[in-house]
Amino acid sequence: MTAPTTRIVEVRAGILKKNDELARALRQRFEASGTFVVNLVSSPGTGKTAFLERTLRELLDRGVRVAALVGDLETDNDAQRLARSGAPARQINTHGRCHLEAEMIDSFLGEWALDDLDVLFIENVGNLVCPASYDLGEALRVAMLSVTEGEDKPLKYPTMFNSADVAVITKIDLAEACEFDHAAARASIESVRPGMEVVDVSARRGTGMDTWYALLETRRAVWRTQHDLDMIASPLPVTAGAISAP
Ligand SMILES: Nc1nc2c(ncn2[C@@H]2O[C@H](COP(=O)(O)OP(=O)(O)O)[C@@H](O)[C@H]2O)c(=O)[nH]1
Ligand SMILES: [Mg+2]
Repeated sequence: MTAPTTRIVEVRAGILKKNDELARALRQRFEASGTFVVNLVSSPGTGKTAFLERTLRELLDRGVRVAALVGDLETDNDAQRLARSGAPARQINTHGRCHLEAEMIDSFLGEWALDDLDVLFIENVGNLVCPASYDLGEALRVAMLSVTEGEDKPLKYPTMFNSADVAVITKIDLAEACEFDHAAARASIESVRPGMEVVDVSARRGTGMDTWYALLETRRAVWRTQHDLDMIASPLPVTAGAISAP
């Protein structure tokens, strides 16, 4: 007879395998439509929604076609906040599940015409553990950490940071008040994910947002070249146009 712990591990492995297969199919769809997909992961309250609301609004202003899916256990508060940017935004309620899964992304994309989307942002459920294990078919995973959370979070939750491509440190306007040790935070990130690119931002003031858009543009350009997409959709004009004042 199989020990109960073994059974749990087997069930989990099965779920993850199914998720990986669905994520692979989603990734192929995103590549076919030229949609660059960005998955934002962090603990609750890091500032994902504030950062995304500003990103959506400022990219729309520059003519980038963007949309967002956002996961929470309950309420559609975040989708309402994101929709204020003017971009299409849809809420996924996971009703107890601590992460988004590829199947949820697939069903909530619904009738959205991916061919008309340059960038799709996914705000994951606030959690520093589970979302790390679930591939959503994204091209870029962004792990976020706020200055109020503690510089050692990447050391305590290494999988979240070493499964991500880029780190964003948020609420940088509060750094001084929190006596945030910037060098220590960067060293924590560096030790779990050597060479990881890190951007400091304040969604409230607008600090660092240009650096974030430039990073997005560079990463998307590399992705397009890797997938031979240069012929099928227009480049992302993120460096053109005015940026709203902080
Ligand atoms: N001072 C400051 N507060 C922020 C910033 N970004 C978000 N917040 C606040 O942090 C709290 C959590 O933000 P939210 O976007 O809901 O975080 P989420 O749970 O990660 O989506 C809210 O009270 C925000 O107003 C920022 O850049 N600076
Ligand atoms: Mg949120």
